[in-house]
This record gives sequence, C-alpha cells and structure tokens, in this order.
Amino acid sequence: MKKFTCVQDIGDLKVAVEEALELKRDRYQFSELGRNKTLLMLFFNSSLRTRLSTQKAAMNLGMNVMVLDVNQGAWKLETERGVIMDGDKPEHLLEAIPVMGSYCDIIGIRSFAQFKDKKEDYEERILEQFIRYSGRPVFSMEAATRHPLQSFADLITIEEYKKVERPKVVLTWAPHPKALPQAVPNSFAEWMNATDYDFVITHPEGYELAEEFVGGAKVEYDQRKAFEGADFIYAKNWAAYRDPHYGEVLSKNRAWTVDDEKMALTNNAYFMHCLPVRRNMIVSDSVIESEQSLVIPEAANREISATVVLKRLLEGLK
Ligand code: AN0
Ligand code: CP
Repeated sequence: MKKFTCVQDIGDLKVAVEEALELKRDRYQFSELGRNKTLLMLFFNSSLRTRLSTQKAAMNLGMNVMVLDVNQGAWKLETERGVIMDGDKPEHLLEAIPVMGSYCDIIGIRSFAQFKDKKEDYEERILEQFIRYSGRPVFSMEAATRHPLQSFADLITIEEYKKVERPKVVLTWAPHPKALPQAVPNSFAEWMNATDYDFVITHPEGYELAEEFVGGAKVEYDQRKAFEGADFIYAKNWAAYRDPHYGEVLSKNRAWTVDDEKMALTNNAYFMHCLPVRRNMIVSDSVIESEQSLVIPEAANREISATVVLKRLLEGLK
C-alpha cells in the first residue's frame, strides 16, 4: 500500500477485517517489520485516541515514532502558495513538507476541515500537498473529508459484534454546541456503503452530506423511524455541508439526542461513537454507560486498524 486516505486504498474489506482480527490475536507478530523505520505523526488539530493508538500500532511493528504538534512549538505554517508572508507565519508548507519527509519513512497527518472554503476542504489541499511533496507514503489521521482509521476500526467492531450477516446500521446526527467536520460521518458512510449491510442515515433537514459519500444509503429524516429494527446506532454530530450554510450549526435540538427511549425502538442495538463525545448532547449518560455501548472496544480497535495500515505501508516500502 502506498497511501491510506480513503476506503479504496485498503482494497477488499473482508480481507482487511480478517487481517485485523488475526493481528488482534497477536499484535506483535510483525515486531521486526518496522525496525529502523521512522513514523512521523503530524497534528494540526487535537487528538487523544489517534495520537496514542497510532503510536502504539507503530511500536507493535517495531517502528520509531516522532510526533509533532504543529501548533505547539513548531513554526506556524503558511499553507497557501502566492501569499506575501509578512504576517505571523514564518515558514511555508512547501519547504516544511520535504524537510519533514527527509527525516522519516512514513507520514501520518491530522488536518481537519477549516470551514473557510468548502472547495479547499473537499479538495483536501493540505493532505494532497503532503502526498505530492513529501516523497513518503502518507496516511490520514483525519483529514478534511474523511477519517479512514476510525471507519476501519468501526467496521472491525461491527464485524466482531454483529449477530446477523447483514446488520441494519444507522448513522444518526446528534446535537453539539460547536461546528464539527463531516469527516467522520462521510468516512463512515463511505465504508458502510462498501459493505453489504443495510445502511441508513438520519439527520434533520439541512444536514445532508455530500452525495459522493451518501452513495446508495437510505436517508430517513424521521430519526425514530430510522431507529426501528436497527442493530447498530452510530451517533455523530456534523455541521451543515450544503451551500449557503457550509460549516454552520443549524440546530442544537436535543430532541435528536440518543436516549433510552429511542434505543428501545431498535433491535436491542449496540451504541457506537468515535469519541470524544459530549454526554447529554449526543447521547445520554445511561445509553453510553449501558451494556450495549461499544465506545470503549471501538476505541481499542483503533490500535488494530492502525497496525494493519502501518503494516501494509511498511510492506509497500520494499
Ligand atoms: C472531531 C470531529 O468531529 O471530527 C474529531 C472526532 C474524531 N471532534 C471534535 O473536534 C470534538
Ligand atoms: N476518534 C478519534 O479520532 O479521537 P481523537 O480525536 O481523540 O484522536
């Protein structure tokens, strides 16, 4: 594998999940593969899970790891070409990228949507510049439009817990006080659409995701109807995608919070969320603490998805 930014990069999902479950049985099977190979993880945004699980995955494979928080201690980076750099940013991405590439073998990037310019976000300007100019295999640790390491961990989790071959999986919008990217729901939809599950998306009007991600999924505006018979409820907030409201919070309606009453409509569904989650906005205390909540095993599977991805990127170096 030469890069990992979207579902297509991982190839056959059944094969990928099998590889993940096999690695989960013994995550140190390839502890020599990464010897003298260096991973650089670069964060433009905060992280708990991605930072720790990806570093752990690299250590499982015997890699050396460097972590750089761009906003803490590094020079502020200008990302636009043609800018007269007389402001507060002393260094340009176009120098920083090849310099960083010269110190490592693989690069992971976290760079969220900025909600300033939809085209810029959806063209993945930052991620694409790393792919073009670093000379290294690049993987996404959540970029502007996708979070594939999360979606892969979500898929592994569903495969581990599903009781029927084709479960009904429901992605539901839920309220949040601040504007959040569409990367997690886009990516989740992209991965679910690549399976044969019964996949439904529910959200208030105005929160439609980009068509390229919705694909063949069913969209149901009535959340309660969507929940009927569900085997998995995957909650997430996102800001509006459609113009002229791109990046805006259109609703904080807590009638969309996932609570016991709504979970009772499902087929005793499991509850999933990528975390971090705001309790009693996205989900009630009692649902997230219930036996049906998978948020902890789901987060634990981030180490597994990252181990598979780094293993394949290491194999691609040879
Ligand atoms: C981020 C998001 O919604 O994309 C990261 C989730 C993994 N969440 C927040 O910024 C709270
Ligand atoms: N789910 C996830 O990616 O969490 P972090 O933002 O903490 O990395």
